[in-house]
Amino acid sequence: MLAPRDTATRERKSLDGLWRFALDAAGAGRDQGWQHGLPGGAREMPVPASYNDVFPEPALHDHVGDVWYETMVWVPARWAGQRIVLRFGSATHRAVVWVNGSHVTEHEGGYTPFEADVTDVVEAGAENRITVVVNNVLTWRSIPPGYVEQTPDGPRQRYFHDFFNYAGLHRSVWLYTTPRAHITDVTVVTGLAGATGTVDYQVATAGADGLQVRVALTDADGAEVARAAGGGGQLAVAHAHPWRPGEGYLYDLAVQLWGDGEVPVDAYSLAIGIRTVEVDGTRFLINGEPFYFRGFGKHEDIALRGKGHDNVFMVHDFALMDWLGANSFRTSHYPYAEEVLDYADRRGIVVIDETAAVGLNISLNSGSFGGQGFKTFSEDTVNDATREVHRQVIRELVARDKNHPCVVIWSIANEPESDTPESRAYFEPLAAETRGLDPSRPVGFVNVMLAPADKDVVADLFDIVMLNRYYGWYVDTGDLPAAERALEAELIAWAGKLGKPIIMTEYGADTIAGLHSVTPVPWTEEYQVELLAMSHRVFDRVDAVVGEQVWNFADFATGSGVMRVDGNKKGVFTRDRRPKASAYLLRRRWRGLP
Ligand code: GCB
Repeated sequence: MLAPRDTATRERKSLDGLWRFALDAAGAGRDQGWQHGLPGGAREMPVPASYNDVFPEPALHDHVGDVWYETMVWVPARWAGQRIVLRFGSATHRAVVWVNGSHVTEHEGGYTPFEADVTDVVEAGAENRITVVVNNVLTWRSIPPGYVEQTPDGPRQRYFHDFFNYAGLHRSVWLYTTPRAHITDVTVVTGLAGATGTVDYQVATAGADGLQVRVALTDADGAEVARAAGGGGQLAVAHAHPWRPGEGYLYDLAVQLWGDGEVPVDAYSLAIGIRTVEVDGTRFLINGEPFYFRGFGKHEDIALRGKGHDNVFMVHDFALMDWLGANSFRTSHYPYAEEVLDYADRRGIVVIDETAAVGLNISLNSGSFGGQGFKTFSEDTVNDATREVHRQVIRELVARDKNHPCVVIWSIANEPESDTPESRAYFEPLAAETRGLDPSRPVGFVNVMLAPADKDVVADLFDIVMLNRYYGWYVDTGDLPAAERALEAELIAWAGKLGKPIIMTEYGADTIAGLHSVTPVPWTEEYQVELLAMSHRVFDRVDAVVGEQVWNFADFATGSGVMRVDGNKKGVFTRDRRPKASAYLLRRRWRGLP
């Protein structure tokens, strides 16, 4: 799926700003015709942002169900005759959209874009109404899953993941044009053979019978290095300048549709990086060279905005990662805003790209749910229908992110149940589906501590082992020597079992900034430092370990619980990005400082 761009033949109009907004706890808005105009009491809500924390109201913070957004937009008169598309970067977790009261699209899944051709329902040269109902309910048929409990005080959303269920319009909304005959998709796969780079490309079009596709590749100085005609083929680039970690060198692939005229009928431009990714035994290779992941599991999470995309925090977070010497992060636990991947491409930061399949594991919540006898996989819980939704989120992730050089691994789930025959049956087709969609990148899932090497029955379906482990925190709490022995034994077992590269995708300790102790006691800054240092000693002793991503980059909001003090405090930075002592440990290790 192409991101909207301004080009010689296309124009965008941002719809970000203040929209009218109304809660619809009873789900009555449709019957009352809100798609034709929100009721008088509607207030204003910023887009993009989560709506939960913007007003100091429990009813909004803990809302379960529908909310409505509405905006009025002038469509320029010069857009008449063009194809006009309305595009949402995301709507969490599902949405229905009307334009001037006409239903134009709906979408399931809170973290991928969707769009509607609204040419026939908008009026150019006039003001048009755009209305969206966004629903935040998690069920056994949503990714991530959850369920709603009816209580005397109203519905309560329950879920199995450890971050707050923020909702709303989290990403930019655009209205954009394309010509009637237009480019609908571009796919590139790059290769390197010695000094020569290759770019295999495929262009999909609509309404373009009799038109010719032309592509031209220019380097970062604007010099053309290759060109071709036709909807698919291979470009060869002599003396290619590879995209590599730490150096986000990008070429520009100009894709055009030509008729008989002097100018192209449609034009689109894609930034691409020439690089290869490969698993070789226990090594992870980028451009044929061993790569070691240093970085974080992150969240899209900041005060007030919740999961709303924010360029200030994006640029600042990358600057902090650079300051530490981090070279990578995982989009735990859902696809991040497209702006983040574009920026990672340009900054040369390596990304493990994850779906929103988090919490497919009831045992992790046995304290709260065990009594109710839930099983993760069953007719009434995660079932075949859930898997079809999961399949769709994988398709949408790959469709959106396939051309990003920064993306080197698809992570199709975080900590699912993976020690039962049901889990294998569930994941086998999904692993195959992901490989089929993109044979050019390794595929993995993130394994949970409850399914170590002698219990897991799923990891062999994947190219790489990704482990979340909390030795010294959830087990061996406060006993780092015991934690060190247990962590090393487990990593050796994994290396021996599969002979695949291992990335530590999570390790860490909750830490209250400013809490100190001369002996390393859990929750103190000193303990976080000691736990990370212990983990690093172990990683350095196990050859198959090819990466370390600390949990988490920054403190983040969660649901309420006795294990969480105003959220999850495993950040190396506080939620407002102040460093804890561990930041200096990481900086020394990752930057090789004394
Ligand atoms: C995990 C999860 C992550 C949690 C983390 C924790 O294993 O993947 O979402 O936040 O543990 O802090 O417990």
